Amino acid sequence: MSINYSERIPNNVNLASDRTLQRALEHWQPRFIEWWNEMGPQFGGNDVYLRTAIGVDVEGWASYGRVKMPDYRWGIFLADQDPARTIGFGDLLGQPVWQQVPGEFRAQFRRLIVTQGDTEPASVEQQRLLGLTCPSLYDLRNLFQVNVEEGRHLWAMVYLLHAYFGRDGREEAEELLSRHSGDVDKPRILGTFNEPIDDWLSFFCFTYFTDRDGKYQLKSLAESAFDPLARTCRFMLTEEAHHMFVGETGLSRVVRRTLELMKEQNTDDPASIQCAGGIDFPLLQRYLNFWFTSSLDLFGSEVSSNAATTFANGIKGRPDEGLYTEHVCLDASYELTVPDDANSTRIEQVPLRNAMNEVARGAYVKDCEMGMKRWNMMIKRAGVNVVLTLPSTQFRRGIGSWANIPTDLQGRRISEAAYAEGLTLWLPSEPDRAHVKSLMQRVVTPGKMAGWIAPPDRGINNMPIAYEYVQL
Ligand code: BYC
Ligand code: FE
Ligand code: FE
Repeated sequence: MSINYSERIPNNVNLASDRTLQRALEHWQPRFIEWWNEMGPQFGGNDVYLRTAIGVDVEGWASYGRVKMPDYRWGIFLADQDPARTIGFGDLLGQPVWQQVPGEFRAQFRRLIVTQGDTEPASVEQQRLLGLTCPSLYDLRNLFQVNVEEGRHLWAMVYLLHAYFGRDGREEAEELLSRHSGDVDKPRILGTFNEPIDDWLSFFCFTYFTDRDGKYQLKSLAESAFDPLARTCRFMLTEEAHHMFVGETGLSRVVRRTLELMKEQNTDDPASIQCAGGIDFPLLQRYLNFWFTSSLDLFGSEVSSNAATTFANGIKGRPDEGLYTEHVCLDASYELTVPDDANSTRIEQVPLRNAMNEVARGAYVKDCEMGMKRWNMMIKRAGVNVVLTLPSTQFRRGIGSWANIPTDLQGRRISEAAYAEGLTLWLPSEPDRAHVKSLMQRVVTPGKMAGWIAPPDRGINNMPIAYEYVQL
């Protein structure tokens, strides 16, 4: 179905045929705009070269043009329905998928949809001041693109809440606008979404690591037996790819610029790179350590009865369930390394269904390694003897078996004191943050880049890099 743009809320769900639902969403819409104006990007009143979803066909689903952000057409788009689709995993394998939420699973679906929905506006709140210190107009446009699409992802979850959860759903939709990132009284639900994103290095780490958690969670939910949720998430994944592109290319450009500075200055001394206005590799590594470990917690506990239940009931599958040969997973077990009482580790066998969070986390970690490999290749080709690495999944965890267990970066158990001391070397320090902050000077001449980051390889949608992506 094509998207009807003449309606107040663009959609491909035939909203006009359900007046009650349409009215409820039109009632929520001004609250969303109010939230956007209050909590969304600063200085968003300019024309921005943005892509807007116009359909869900693989070919040509987006159109590009100049839009003032508050006039962006946030809409409701679900991937096309496959009438033959059946449940792909769990106890109900092979049964037809559901077009409504079964009463007995309502609470679990609601919790998952609310948790997913909460992250979307949270990220917009976290990033709201970054526009003031953009390294280029190209980057400013990408920031705003990510922001409007996270806004659309909020719409996607609010649609499900309104359409399938009645009064409870409408209340949850209100709550999604009343919790705020970092708020002491009403914070966002998941840890990472309350961390400040004060600088562009954090933004690139966040879009690399945390949006990638989004990719894996959406892949899991795209397997769901609740078909409207699956179809919603499938379309969100199409948009998500660009967010991770922003993260990966952003960090690549930092690496490239640092290599240039090292060559120009003929030094690998971090202090000299900082003096030259760059981001030295040890500092970059500390930022990677921070955001990777924070994002690992977003997968939940290694052993989780929630995960077992949602898998059994067809509510939430594994990312890319189709890649596995066996989809019931009733008798299989999974080997976990867990901390023991003797300051060491032991191997524990857990039922595979209970380990589904860890299965997803494992796939995620592999995906995170891909970018690292590319950056390390660039560094090696430049003849520099540095290797960027991902810390162990046991390091600095706040959730799960390894929560609050002191380890080094390799995941080896160490004393509390060694850990406290280690953290000062392993995570961004106050001077690191102050240095990064000092680099955050706004550059808005078309085609110009801040000194700490290299230009991108190409512009957006075949436009030149020097295109005026945002008209100030
Ligand atoms: N922080 O059994 P457990 C995205 C809670 S990102 C705080 O271990 P479960 C995006 C958990 O809620 C994708 N609390 O885990 C990215 C539970 O609490 P309750 C977001 C946490 O339930 C960038 C308790 O601990 N989508 O889209 O199996 C920009 C025990 O839970 C955390 C989703 O997360 C944490 N890190 O799995 C914009 C998908 N971790 O219920 C957007 C929906 C766990 O006992 N959510 N807890 O009070 C889920 O699938 C699951 O809720 C989780 C946790 C995977 C998050
Ligand atoms: Fe999103
Ligand atoms: Fe995203």
